[in-house]
Amino acid sequence: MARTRKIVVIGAPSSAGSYAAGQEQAPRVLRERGILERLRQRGHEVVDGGDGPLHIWAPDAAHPLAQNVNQVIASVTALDLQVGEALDDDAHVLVLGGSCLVALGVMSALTARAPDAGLVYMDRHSDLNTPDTTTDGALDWMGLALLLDVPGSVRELRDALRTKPVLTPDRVHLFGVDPAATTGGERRIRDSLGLAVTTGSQVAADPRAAAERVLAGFGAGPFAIHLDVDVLDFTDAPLAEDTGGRNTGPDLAEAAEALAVLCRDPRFRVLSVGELNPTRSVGDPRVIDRFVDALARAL
Ligand SMILES: [Mn+2]
Repeated sequence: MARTRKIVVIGAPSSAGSYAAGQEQAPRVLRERGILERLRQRGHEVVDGGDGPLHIWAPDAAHPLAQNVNQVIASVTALDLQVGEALDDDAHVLVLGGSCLVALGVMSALTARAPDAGLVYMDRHSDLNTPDTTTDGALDWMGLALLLDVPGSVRELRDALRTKPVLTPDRVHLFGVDPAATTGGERRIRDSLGLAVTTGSQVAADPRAAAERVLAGFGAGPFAIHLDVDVLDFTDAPLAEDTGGRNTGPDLAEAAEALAVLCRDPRFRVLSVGELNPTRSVGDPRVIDRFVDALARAL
């Protein structure tokens, strides 16, 4: 065992910002499938930080283009406090979402303590949307726009974060993006901000080199990794709410190799997981075990 860490595990069982119910079950399922025990077996001191508020997605007629924004704010601010406590305790943190909006709570807490903190956004999507670039109203894929304070972002959610902007473009790396899954508005925002991008094909081709390029581009500050499981090839690892990533992107072994390189870096502090819908793997239950094992090995 190369190194052991104190790791606080926090659940964020909310699908309020998602497209449908399901992701709120992920923290419970990952705990049941032994994530804490697996980390302890690897020698880490593991503390169960408990869960934030439980929210199950339902349509929100009052906020058609920012569905369930008030529940999302409650979830994000609770996570911000929980992650902050763990960071103040010098722990590493594993956040079990939930939706990709967990990255907001994580980065609000981390940058409040380290203004130069960075984020590796490991996702098939860029999550740079605003209510002006999409009509579906899911806050889920607007998270990075909120962190970067992109014009048009939902003000009340942005204002719930501790700093403004939480992130500057030079401290973000989009990792695992599928260019075909990027909206026109996202492409415009991404290019105008000059965000660093590694595509899913590049991660799959050489996971280690791709991760090392991310690390070389970051400064001295700490960083978090957000992992949306939709970055994975769904035909290898059917975990994600979004079933569209079929036969493209890194498989679980390739993504795990990149993740391990990133997590080994001394600047790494927080890993958050989002968009895992446990109903997707009912026909292939072993994939959750493979995923839990990959997380434990990376950390
Ligand atoms: Mn995604």
